[in-house]
Amino acid sequence: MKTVTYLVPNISCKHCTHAIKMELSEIEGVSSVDADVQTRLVNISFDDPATEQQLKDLLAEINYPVAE
Ligand SMILES: [Cu+2]
Repeated sequence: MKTVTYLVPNISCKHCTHAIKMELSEIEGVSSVDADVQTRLVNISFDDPATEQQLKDLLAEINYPVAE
């Protein structure tokens, strides 16, 4: 099991964190997603076949790109 934390600057309210949780949870292999409105940090636990690239690509696709 891998856990990553990303800073997602576009998070501005509860709807953002909800959308991020819903979308990421649909990726096969993702077991938990936590997103915080205050810190704008997204915490994701995942296993194969999910990859970090896949998580980042999805976030970019739904307009919540990860900060470099
Ligand atoms: Cu929002």
